[in-house]
Amino acid sequence: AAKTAVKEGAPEKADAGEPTIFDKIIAKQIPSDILYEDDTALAFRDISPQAPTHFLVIPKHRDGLTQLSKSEDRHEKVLGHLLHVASKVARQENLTHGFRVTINDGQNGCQSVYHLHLHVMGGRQLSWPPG
Ligand code: D5M
Repeated sequence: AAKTAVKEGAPEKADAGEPTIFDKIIAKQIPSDILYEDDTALAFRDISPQAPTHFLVIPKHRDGLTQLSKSEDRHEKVLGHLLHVASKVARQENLTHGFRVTINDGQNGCQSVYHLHLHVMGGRQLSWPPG
């Protein structure tokens, strides 16, 4: 999944990730159920919900954040912002009994879309550990 378009021997690009479906959601080229939006972040319902409430929080400008394990010092502020947006939208969605925030990273983490995203799931009793 995390293939890059960088040619052998070519200098690595700032963001070697290919466009993903989330770019189309950000550009409103495909429909999504948006719960929150600001200049930096977008939250929308997951198309394949794993809990009664399941939404994603993503940075609007990927800036190299194809996945969490690519984070650099410059991403510190946006990473904090995404967590705060997750909390605010969870409140807006009345997840008063708790919820879970998950970031799937890479192959072992079962990541399928290479544009960083936080999963926020709630509305039922979740179990631990995850599969
Ligand atoms: O999670 C990627 C998540 O992205 C997965 O839960 C489905 C969701 N997804 C994929 N396409 C869409 C659209 N078009 N709208 C809303 N949600 C979508 P990962 O952690 O990478 O496995």
